[in-house]
Amino acid sequence: KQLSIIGVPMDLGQNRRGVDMGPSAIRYAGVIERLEQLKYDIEDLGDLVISRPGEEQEKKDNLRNLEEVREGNIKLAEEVDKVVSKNRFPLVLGGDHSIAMGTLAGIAKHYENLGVIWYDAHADLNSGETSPSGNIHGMPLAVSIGIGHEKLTGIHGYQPKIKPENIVIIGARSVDEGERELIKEKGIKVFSMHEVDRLGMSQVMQDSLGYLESRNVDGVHLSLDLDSLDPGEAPGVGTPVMGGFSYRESHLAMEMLNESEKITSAEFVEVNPILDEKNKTATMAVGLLGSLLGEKLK
Ligand code: DIR
Ligand code: MN
Ligand code: MN
Ligand code: MN
Repeated sequence: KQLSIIGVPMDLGQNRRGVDMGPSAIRYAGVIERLEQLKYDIEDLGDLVISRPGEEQEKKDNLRNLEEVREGNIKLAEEVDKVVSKNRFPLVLGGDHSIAMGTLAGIAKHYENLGVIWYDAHADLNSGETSPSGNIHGMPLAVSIGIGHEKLTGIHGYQPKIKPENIVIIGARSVDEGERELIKEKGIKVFSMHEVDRLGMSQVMQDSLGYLESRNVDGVHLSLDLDSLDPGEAPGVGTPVMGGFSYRESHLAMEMLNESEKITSAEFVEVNPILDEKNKTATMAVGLLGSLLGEKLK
């Protein structure tokens, strides 16, 4: 089991500072030690260098920090591409969710039919045209299906990265109007909080995996936004939405993903230690990662 860790100190995809310290917070919470115990051969590639504008940039086309976010994601795509080429499992630590554009760009070219599980309170299906905020962290899933500014959709020289019918969104409870329309138009599979409450997490995970299997995916990327969890349990996120997952539900979800043996790459994003309480959210991320990657009692 070979795994490579890439930290991405990116906070330019939204407007609350501090999420660039996410990789440090997750390292401090013991991620390496935790995964070493699971007998992984770990390669820590350290953190990427993300260039930061000296002053607030003008928000052109309703895309905040477009150039810097693009540049950081181009670097990330190259790193992730190399990791996958070496047949290692890429584990990307954010940083805000805009980095999913680069992660997916680096991974998807190695697959014919990549599946994606988007575990998030949000759908991240906005574009400059629909976004209420202009924050690119609310756009990476749209960009990855080829919708959005060419400077983002074209990252790593090809598009689209993934097919809308190979996506499962789990945990959505704050979805903007334009995102709703796109979900309908593209027929994107969504298990919102409503379904999780009705069916329970166990059924939702079984259905999610079954759906991806029926799509004949040849790999599954897990993109986990810590704001999917309830802000009471994971307060260190930039855009908390009440009514989120408990640790136990998410723990179960991760264990079921591990048992399925379908996950081929992962990223954990939006940990912001400035907004956190005693690194609770990074500690949560490490606990979930442990389960995703094989911690079990028996
Ligand atoms: C909102 C928030 N939908 C936006 N998105 C977030 O700004 O586009 N995604 N926080 O994780
Ligand atoms: Mn997100
Ligand atoms: Mn989110
Ligand atoms: Mn466990």
